[in-house]
Amino acid sequence: MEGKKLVLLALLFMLTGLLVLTGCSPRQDQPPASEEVVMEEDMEESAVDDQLTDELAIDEPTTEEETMLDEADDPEPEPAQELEPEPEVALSGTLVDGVREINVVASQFDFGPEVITVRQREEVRLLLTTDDVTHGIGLSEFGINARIAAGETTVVTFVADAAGEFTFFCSVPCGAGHGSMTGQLVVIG
Ligand SMILES: [Cu+2]
Repeated sequence: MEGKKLVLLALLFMLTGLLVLTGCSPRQDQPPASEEVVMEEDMEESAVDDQLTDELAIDEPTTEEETMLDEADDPEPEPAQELEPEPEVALSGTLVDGVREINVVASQFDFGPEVITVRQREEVRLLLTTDDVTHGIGLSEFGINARIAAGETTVVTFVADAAGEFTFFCSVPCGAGHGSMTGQLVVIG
């Protein structure tokens, strides 16, 4: 009887041992499996986070662009305000090697442009032509009196050393309106 009991005990021991092994082993496997799931979830979450950060990263430049645009918008009015008092836009002709060169066309019975604007102390070069008959230009304050022959270009050069408004006139009789053929030289000081 004792031998059978021992065999039974041994069998029980083995069975319990097997049960413990078989019972525990899946339990041991499960936690890692659940951890893997958790890790996968974490990865998914991190992937979502990456997407979110990507979206944020995409959004960031637009905000930077907006700020840049805002910054670009702000300085614009300032130079515009600075340019307003500048008489540069009102000056006649173009600067050629530091000389203000202005084309003037004389015709019965006016000058074009009728108003010539220059800056004080500038050297001025008038390129004078006539649209019809021979005219002339007289500008007493600057000692100018030149003939503008038809078909030719008359060049008159002077330094606008005095500021103010001066009247120039046709100095060659050219017809009925000759006496009222005048223009204005404006020298900005
Ligand atoms: Cu005239």
